[in-house]
Amino acid sequence: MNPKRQSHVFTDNLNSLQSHILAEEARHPHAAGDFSWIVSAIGLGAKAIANKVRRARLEGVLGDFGTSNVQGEQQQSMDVIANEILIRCLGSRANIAVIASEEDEEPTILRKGSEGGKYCVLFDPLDGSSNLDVCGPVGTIFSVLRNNPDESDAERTVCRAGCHQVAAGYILYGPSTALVMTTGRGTDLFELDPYLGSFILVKAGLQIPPRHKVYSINEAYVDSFPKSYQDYLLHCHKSGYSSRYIGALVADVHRILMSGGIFLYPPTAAHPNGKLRLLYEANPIAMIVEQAGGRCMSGPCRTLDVQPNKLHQRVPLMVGSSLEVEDAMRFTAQD
Ligand code: AHM
Ligand code: MG
Repeated sequence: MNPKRQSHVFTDNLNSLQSHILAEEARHPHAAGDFSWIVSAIGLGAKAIANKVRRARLEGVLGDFGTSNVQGEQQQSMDVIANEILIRCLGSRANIAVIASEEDEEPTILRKGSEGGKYCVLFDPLDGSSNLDVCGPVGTIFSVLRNNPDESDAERTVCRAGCHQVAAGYILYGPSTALVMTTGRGTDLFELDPYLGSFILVKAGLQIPPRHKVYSINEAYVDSFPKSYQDYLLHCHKSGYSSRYIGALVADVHRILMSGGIFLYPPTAAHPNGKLRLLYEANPIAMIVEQAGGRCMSGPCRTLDVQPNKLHQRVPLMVGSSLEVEDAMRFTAQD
């Protein structure tokens, strides 16, 4: 074979999300292939949501749905549509025991362990959905846990520390549709090729630059941040930092994953425990970022070690480049 062709074939192979997961499962002699069924459901849901998001204005499904979710937040029409899409995709997979969504008050038991339920899938179907009104990016975030067949209470089943996740990921609906995922062996980036209808692997083993002087925070709330965060921001102002804030967690974190920096959502007057939800926002983001060499903290604690006690629990979040998070921790560790 022509050497140029040979190197191209081996370095630029076309690898879909599905084939990537099947290849990972093949490394484990005892894997039954269950996990690839979940990934294919999430991939299908992501494609359906991406399609809806692109057509939302044309189809007149932007704006409030007219209801509130369990956390008292106005549901957008697209929140409800994205939730239904994911439930329909995941509900058809015979190995899922429990699903839990930001939009639903309680987790739903689909089947018991004795009926084949092996995994729990937790998700925020459309994070940052108010961005859609201004044609801004939004995302889906998901976390996968192994089912506990001895636990009959659905909420207790899913209330597990993030270090027990078997996989986590997000989909960013931006100028392109990006899917970022980890199964605990690094963080991989896929992009949806709309012509093929497949997520294609574009970068395996993402690594966050350890240092990048860009912070991402809703600075309008600065007066209600703890003093330590105010001091940290003053330090950034004096140290040549720049600021970027999209207001959609997935988009802000994706920028940091690709180019470095730090995202912070501290405790505020409106959200004394932080705004972001532990189980289906903070934990999956934490696993993705740690697997890419970054750090993720909730107060003084590693986010993945926080023991949850309820499904919609909130935590403060500080996530991104390892050295940037360490710097911020030096200010806030005493809180
Ligand atoms: P949501 O789940 O209701 O969409 O809220 C989560 C979003 C995150 O995407 C984003 O980081 C944050 O809320 C922005 O909050 P704020 O508008 O207070 O800055
Ligand atoms: Mg959300």
